[in-house]
Amino acid sequence: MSKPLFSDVDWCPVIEAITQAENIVLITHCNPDGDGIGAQQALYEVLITAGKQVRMHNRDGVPRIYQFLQYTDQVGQGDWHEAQTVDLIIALDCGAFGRLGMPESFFAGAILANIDHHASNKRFGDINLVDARYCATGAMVYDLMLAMHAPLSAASASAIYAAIITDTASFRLASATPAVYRMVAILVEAGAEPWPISVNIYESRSLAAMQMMTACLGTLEIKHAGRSAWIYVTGDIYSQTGADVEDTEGLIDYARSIDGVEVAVFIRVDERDNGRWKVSFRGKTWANVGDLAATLGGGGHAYAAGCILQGSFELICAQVEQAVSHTLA
Ligand SMILES: [Mn+2]
Repeated sequence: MSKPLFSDVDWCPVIEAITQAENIVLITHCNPDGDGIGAQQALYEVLITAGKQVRMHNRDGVPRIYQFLQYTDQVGQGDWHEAQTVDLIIALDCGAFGRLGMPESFFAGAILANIDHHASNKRFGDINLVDARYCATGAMVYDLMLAMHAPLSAASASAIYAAIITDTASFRLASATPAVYRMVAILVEAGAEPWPISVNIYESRSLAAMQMMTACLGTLEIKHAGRSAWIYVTGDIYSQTGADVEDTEGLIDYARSIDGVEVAVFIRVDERDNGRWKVSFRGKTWANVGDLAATLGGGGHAYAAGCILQGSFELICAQVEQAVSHTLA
C-alpha cells in the first residue's frame, strides 16, 4: 500500500473509537450494494486482525452476487435479537439512519460511527466521517487502513475492488480519477482479480433475473421529448418471474443508456408493502439527480440517487414526473 486517495482526512476519531472498543458491529444499508458489502468485508478483516471481537449484521444480509467475497458467510441478517454488549457500531455507505433498517434498540449503549461518501449524508453518527470526494466507501476504508497501518490481503483488496467497480460503474464515472486508478493498481497487485470478480458480480445472472429484465424493459417509457426514460417494476413482475429485488440491480442503466436521455427513472414497488415505492434516478451529463431526489425527500450522489415514496402508483408517478420536469427545465 502506498499513498492515500486523500491525505487531508482526519481518521483519528474513528481510529480512537476502534482502539477503545472491544466489541464492534459493522453494518451497511438496506438492500446492500457492492460498495456497502465490500467496505464491510475489508474493514472486518482489518478489525479481526487487530484482535477485536467483530460482528457483521445487515438487515438484508448479503446479495448473492457478492457472496464470493471472503467473510460474507459471517454476516447476520434480519432483526437483531441478541442481548450483548456492543461498544462501537460502524455504519458503512449509509446516508441516513433510517436506511440502516434497524430498531433504535440495536444501537443502545454503543458509539455509532458513520463512514460514508454520500453528499446527502445526514451525519447521524456520534462520529461522522463523511467525504463526498471519495468514489466509494470502500475507497475510504482503504485510506483508513493506510492510516491504521493495516496490511492489505488479497481478500480485503478484492472486497475494496468490488466496492469501487460497483460504485464507479466499472470505472466509467467521473469519480474514477487518476488517483483511483493508481489505488486500484495496488489492489490488483495485492491479489484482487478483475475478471473473476466481474464474473461474480456481472456475469452470474439467474434466468429469473433475465426474465425480470425482459419484463422490466418492456415497461420502458420515454418522456420530456426524449430526455427522460422510465422503467417500472410492479408487484406482478415479481410474481410472474420469481425474481427478487436483487435482480433489479443495474436495470436503470439500460434506461439511461438511450441516446439523448439525460435522466433515467426506475420505480419499483416495495415487495413487502405495495403502497411503498422505491424510486431511483441516474443522471448522464449535467442533470444533478442528487438534488432531484432531495426535493422528494431522498438523497444520494449527483449522478445516482433515490427516494422512497408512499401512495398510489399514479400519484407517485405524477409527483416524480413533476420533479423531473423541474430538473430538466
Ligand atoms: Mn457507495
